[in-house]
Amino acid sequence: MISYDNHLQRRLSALKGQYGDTAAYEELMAAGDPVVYEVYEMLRPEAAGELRSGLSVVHPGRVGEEFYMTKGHFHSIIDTAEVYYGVQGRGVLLMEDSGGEWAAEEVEPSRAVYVPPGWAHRSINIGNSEDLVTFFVYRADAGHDYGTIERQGFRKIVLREGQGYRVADNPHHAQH
Ligand code: S6P
Ligand code: ZN
Repeated sequence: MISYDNHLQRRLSALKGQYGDTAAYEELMAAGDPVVYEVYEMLRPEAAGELRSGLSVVHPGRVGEEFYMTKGHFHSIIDTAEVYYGVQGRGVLLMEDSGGEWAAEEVEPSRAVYVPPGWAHRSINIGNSEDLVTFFVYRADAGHDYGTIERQGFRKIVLREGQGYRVADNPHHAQH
């Protein structure tokens, strides 16, 4: 574990509207709105030259055939890049820019994934029973734009297939 200043938990309710299987979503909500992921941050002043870093922990689980995942966001300073480094478990970093490009990069222990400037990103735990733990670092003054993804979702979704996963078009995305 790293030393951290801030710990936050996000429950399923924070992902309202992001999962296609609304019946599975409502069933989990009725059973107690589970904690889907947690973030441990090393806070620094929101100033030029400073870096914010920490650990993201996405728990294992699914809502219907879609895995537990983070809300996902663009950065308010949109030209912000970010690096993720796999610590534990198996995941996919789903990314897209605002012009129609997308990518789904696998993340596993000792593998780094680069999120280019201008790309929204979401971490998805594709494992059956293990936490997905990643270390992240980005400029401390970047801020977060959650609203765009809350409104339109990502272009792609990641679904369970056998013991693995597949990437499919998001039928609820505004442009599909
Ligand atoms: C922040 C960085 C991570 C995420 C974390 C949770 O720029 O990408 O710290 O905050 O993985 O995801 P989200 O989408 O809820 O912020
Ligand atoms: Zn980010």
